[in-house]
Amino acid sequence: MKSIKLGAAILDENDSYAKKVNDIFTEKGSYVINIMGGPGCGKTTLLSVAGKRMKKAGTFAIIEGDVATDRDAQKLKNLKVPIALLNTDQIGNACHLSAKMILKAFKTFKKKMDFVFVENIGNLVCPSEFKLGEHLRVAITSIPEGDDKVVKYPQMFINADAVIISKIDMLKHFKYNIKRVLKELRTLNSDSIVFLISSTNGEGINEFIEYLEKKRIKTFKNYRTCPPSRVS
Ligand SMILES: Nc1nc2c(ncn2[C@@H]2O[C@H](COP(=O)(O)OP(=O)(O)OP(=O)(O)O)[C@@H](O)[C@H]2O)c(=O)[nH]1
Ligand SMILES: [Mg+2]
Repeated sequence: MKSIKLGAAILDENDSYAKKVNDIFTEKGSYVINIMGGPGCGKTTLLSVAGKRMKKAGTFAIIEGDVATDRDAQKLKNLKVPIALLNTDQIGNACHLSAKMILKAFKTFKKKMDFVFVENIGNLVCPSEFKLGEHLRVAITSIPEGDDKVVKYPQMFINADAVIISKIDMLKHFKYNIKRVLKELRTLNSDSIVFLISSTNGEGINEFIEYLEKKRIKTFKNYRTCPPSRVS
């Protein structure tokens, strides 16, 4: 009997597709940001609050990933930016998005977008394994989830370019050892940058947006489609 390593094959196929998709995004001048984190960690709320301040940074669109419903997409409608909704209950309730799905959604945007935010499916495991062709991977963990999530779900944080500890306004209400979490993050991934953010009181949001602007400029620096941006 021959045992077939199905998981590895699926990941390899997605990885090579993701490389092609990344070339397309780069060619179009769109900086794609994959926002990942467990259910309820604050992904949509962050997009909603940061989105209101993003207008100066450039044009942007959102690819909203959800298993079922258009609730998050509806919540983001008041930003008045293009939103493409991907419901994975149409494909067996997939617990992550894939590069193929993202390209399909991206193609629905008629105008050039400086930034494309992707809200991945609420899950701390699978999204970290499936590349989307993104330029930046952001992992979120929130205070109410507990201070053990980084060590319990390490891959999500190892694979991240930026980590957000969200709902920082809740720190005073929870037994959460933030010093230890920051140390654990450093040990797992010393290259990532950490933001402490509250979408409720706005703490850390401007710093996060400035970081996105700088990262975008760096990515497109030597590229012929490099579009203008207010950060030099
Ligand atoms: N106190 C506080 N609550 C927050 C913050 N951000 C989000 N929330 C609340 O947390 C809950 C979940 O937020 P969402 O933004 O829907 O979380 P999500 O990660 O998009 O959830 P899924 O899409 O289901 O995975 C909501 O009740 C928000 O109001 C924050 O910074 N501080
Ligand atoms: Mg959401």
